[in-house]
Amino acid sequence: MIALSIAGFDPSGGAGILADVKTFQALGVYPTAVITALTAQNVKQVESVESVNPDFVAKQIDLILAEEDINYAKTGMLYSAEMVEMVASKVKEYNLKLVVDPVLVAGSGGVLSQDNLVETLKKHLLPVAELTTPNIHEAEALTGLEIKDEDDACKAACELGKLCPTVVTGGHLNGRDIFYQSSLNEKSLGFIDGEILKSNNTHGSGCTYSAAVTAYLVKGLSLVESLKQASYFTKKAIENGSHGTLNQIWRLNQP
Ligand code: PXL
Repeated sequence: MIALSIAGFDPSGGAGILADVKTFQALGVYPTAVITALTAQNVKQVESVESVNPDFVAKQIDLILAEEDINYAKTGMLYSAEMVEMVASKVKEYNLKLVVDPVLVAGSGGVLSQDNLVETLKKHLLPVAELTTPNIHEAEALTGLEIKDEDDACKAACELGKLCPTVVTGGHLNGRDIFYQSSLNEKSLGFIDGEILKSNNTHGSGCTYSAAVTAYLVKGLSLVESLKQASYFTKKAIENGSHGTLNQIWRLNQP
């Protein structure tokens, strides 16, 4: 079992590609990873960003997929419209099943995307995705709706659900995730129970959650079951966290 993460590098080890790789590994999925951008940051602030040339990122993807039989990928920080369009074309070329974490801004407030990213994500990447996993801030940016409560989050999930199955994560509301899926003959809105944890060790929770969903999909779980398991996995990683970040290998530390 193998998965690919296409995401940015956070040297603090908490978010981005390191969070994805740790999560894949912890869940028994072999991690492969293509870096889209370097960041100079710690858990408190993003100082600066250096994007990798999209042509070079395309080469990295091509080389990995030439060797490995990979069906599932996830994206994190893509930073530029050019990167988004290139990744969307690779998803089509290789018929990848894709989970999109629509990373725009770090939890610390640092900007991880260029201005036109929202439009490009909606136009090119979400329509080729199996799932997107926005938090409420990302869902607000993607829909233009203000999200103050769960009803607002449901509206945003339904709006984004026109583009691809969507889970609006509840970490900034009451802890419940909202899942919306629409197909030709069925539209469904569901809730995945969760709780708000009083913890400072949350840097990288969005990355960890979306990587965990991807890993469970690779392992053959249904989409809804993958969302449930990923929510539990992320909760435990936060509970066992330290240094402001999650501990994805919490299971290794269990007696
Ligand atoms: O949490 C979103 C995120 C994604 N990718 C990178 C990040 C962060 C947050 O800091 O640094 C590289």
